[in-house]
Amino acid sequence: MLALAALAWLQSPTPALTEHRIANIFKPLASPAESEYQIALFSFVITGAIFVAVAGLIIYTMVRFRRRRDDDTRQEPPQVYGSNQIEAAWTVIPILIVFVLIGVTARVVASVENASPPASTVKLTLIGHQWWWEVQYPDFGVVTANEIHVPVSRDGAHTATYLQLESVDVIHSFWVPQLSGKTDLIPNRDNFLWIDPREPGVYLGNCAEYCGTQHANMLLRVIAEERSDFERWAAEQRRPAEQDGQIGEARATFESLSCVNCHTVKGTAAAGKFGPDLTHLMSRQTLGAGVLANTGANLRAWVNDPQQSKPGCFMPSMKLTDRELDQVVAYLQTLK
Ligand code: HEC
Ligand SMILES: [Cu+2]
Repeated sequence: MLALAALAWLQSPTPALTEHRIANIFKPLASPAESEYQIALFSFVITGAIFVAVAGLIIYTMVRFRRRRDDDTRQEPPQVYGSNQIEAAWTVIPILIVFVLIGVTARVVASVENASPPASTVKLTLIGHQWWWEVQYPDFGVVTANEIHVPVSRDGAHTATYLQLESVDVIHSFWVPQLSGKTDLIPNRDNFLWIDPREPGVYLGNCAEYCGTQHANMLLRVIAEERSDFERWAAEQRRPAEQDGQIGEARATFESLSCVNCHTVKGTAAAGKFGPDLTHLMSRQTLGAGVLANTGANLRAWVNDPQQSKPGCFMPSMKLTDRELDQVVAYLQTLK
């Protein structure tokens, strides 16, 4: 018993956070984000030039034709009506500019939307929940949450990952600024999106459509890694939970609580689908969709009362006894 308590208190080592990327649209690191960034720049340059020209003319006119001190005639300057040249110019030039902007934008939208996945591509389904992300890899038999592992795209080996976006409740939106523009996750509708991160590392994102109280704490990580690391990760995730004899009692406690109605731990009685799959909980960097780092102390605090860290979230405060808490946390820490 004491040993279990000690185990529960043992800090699980903070998972090594690889390169930590910033959520910055000006530093795209995948094809969709890159082409969207380029049309954004292009439109900005054109509209910027229009702004400078119009503002410049206005300022020039204000200065050039201002009222002078020695001018007391109070007369309007001569007015010009119906100049065909001027009217043609201010109709035709803006129309041309609008067509160029439409054309360039349509080309990029089509190239991002119509890209068809090669057979070897990794496909996953991302399902929005208030306020966390369910991640399924049907081809790999893997279900996880809040952290999306994908293979990195190296020159030559283009390994884009295709995401099918769904929602079980309200509209959410996938946004990892360095990888792609936003795409909504809409109930009863499948949306698609692809990403091909060029550098390994952790890309940060978040829900970009207001979806309720804890919308701001619906964070998302894309972990891009070498193909072989990705395959190894997927193979690990596919395994059911370890059946270690030593943790029999802790596991029995967990299985006796209502956790099992909301959470799945593959290979145990826990088969709930309402909350995140916990089979390999300890392989994740964060808890509660990014609100807490996944450390022993934070895990204990979360299980003790998730409403402290994420008020309003749909995991109730479980009111466990100290003994139950020790055992449940000890058990969760074996879910590597
Ligand atoms: C009524 C359903 C429900 C019950 C019962 C429940 N949970 Fe949860 N749990 C959730 C939901 C929903 C989340 C996601 C919360 C969020 O991030 O907004 C969650 C999140 C978690 C997480 C964080 C997972 C992650 O990857 O971020 C852990 C750990 C956890 N629950 C453990 C437990 C344990 C242990 C019990 C039993 C003592 C339990 N839960 C009981 C619904 C439930
Ligand atoms: Cu959301």
